[in-house]
Amino acid sequence: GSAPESAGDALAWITDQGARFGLFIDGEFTAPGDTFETTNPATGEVLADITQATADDVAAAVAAARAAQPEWEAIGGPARARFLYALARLLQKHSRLFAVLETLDNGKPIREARDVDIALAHRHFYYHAGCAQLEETQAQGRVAQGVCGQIIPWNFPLLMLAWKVAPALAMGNTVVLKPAEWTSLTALLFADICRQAGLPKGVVNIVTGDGAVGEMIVTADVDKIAFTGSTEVGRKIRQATAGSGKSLTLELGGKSPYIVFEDADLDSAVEGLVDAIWFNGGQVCCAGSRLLVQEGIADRFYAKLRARMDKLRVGNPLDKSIDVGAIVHPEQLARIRAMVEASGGDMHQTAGVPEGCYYAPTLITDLSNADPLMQEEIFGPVLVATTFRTPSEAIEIANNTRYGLAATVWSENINVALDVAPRLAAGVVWVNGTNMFDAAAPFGGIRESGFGREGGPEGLRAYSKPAEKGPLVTEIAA
Ligand code: TXE
Repeated sequence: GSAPESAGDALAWITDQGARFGLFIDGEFTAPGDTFETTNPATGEVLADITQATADDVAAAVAAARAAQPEWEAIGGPARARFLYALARLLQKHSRLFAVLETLDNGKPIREARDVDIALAHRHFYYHAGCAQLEETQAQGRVAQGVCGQIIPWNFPLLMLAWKVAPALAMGNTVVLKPAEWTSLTALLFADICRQAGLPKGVVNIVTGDGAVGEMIVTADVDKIAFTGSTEVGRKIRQATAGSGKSLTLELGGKSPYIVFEDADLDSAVEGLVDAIWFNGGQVCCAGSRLLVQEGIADRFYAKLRARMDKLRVGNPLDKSIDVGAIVHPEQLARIRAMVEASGGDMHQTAGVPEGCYYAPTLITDLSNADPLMQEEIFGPVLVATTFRTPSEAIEIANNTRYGLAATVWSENINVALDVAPRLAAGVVWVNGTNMFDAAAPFGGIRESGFGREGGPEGLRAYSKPAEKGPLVTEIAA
């Protein structure tokens, strides 16, 4: 392997901040309050103390966002674009620092943090800067929602921040964002970047803390809630906002099918699976976590897959040659273990996995579709598999789930692919590829995977609402 990436700069940045972080409210960092520790899951070392926001803190953040919103909307799209471009450029300039900090806090391989998380995050800001710059984005009789409460998970900390903040700002909203309690550091570094970009105070506010702080945001005087996380919490938020007039988007869990037909290019389909289920240790909402293989090729395909699994390298996330890093937190590791222990099925695991907060890439075959492991989101590097005979049986099994986030189809026969894809109940279907994201393409689910779209024109629309007075009426009145 190659030498591990140095953590020096990221650790120095933490030390420079006193390794104790306050909240980012109205353009300033507050003094730290009651704090909790954030740790590096790969080593167990404490990285920093993070503030648990109080109800007063959340109220102050919402008030700052409320005060800043009218002016932020009034300056217009092209002026907002200049700030979004500045944020994009600063994210790019500090991308190495962001990538290492993300890897330290989350445990994901540095290669992924650098090439996926951080790269897509600045791409997201560039794309939305472009959208804000286009006058027509603003000129369709729509206005900003107002103040947006945004609550994000720990699996893609900076990227989920980008998905939430960039479109909100582009459309003239201001935000109060809460990162997940296990991974707050890159959001705090982002707050620093907002200061460097000269973003008007109050436009972006970052409050840290656990689910209780999330609840405070949901019930605060905000106009919209955007949430990514578990289906269970999504349900609570839907109940808490029902009848409140608050606009809501939910991006929740998944158990996405990965369907391999007998005419597929099997080697490519195996490589696709490495990305579908072992990228970010399977801690991905749209992970291709349910493998459906056509019966005639099942044994051959499983053999290829097991051979590929034996070559996966699991270990120090800062090592650039590593394929699978640490699991985000010992609690998440315990959840994965508990679910897999209950399994029947035939299990194959990658060998040579280090002690500590790691979980071996796992394949479990011969499961019936009713098995809880085939139905429940594991959110770890665990692939479960079953076989099917015909395309219609594949569709039936694929759709037999309470989720509907993503699906993948592998076939060299375009007729099979185009016949099956539209019949899959999923927000996104990939053909002969997987995990393809673009800031310009809407992403989101159906059923218990949530509703609303992020990215592209649909994502922007979700951060706007029809103007109460249309432009024509305003002109006549003027
Ligand atoms: O998620 P939570 P957790 C799934 C995955 C995982 C399970 C639990 O299966 O194993 O969820 O993960 C905030 N009101 N996903 O417990 O609790 C919380 O502080 C408002 C799928 O980490 O949903 C955090 O910021 N907010 C997923 C965020 O919600 C609340 C990503 C997500 O945490 C809250 C993560 C409340 N009552 C987990 N309670 C995906 N689809 O990407 C918690 N939070």
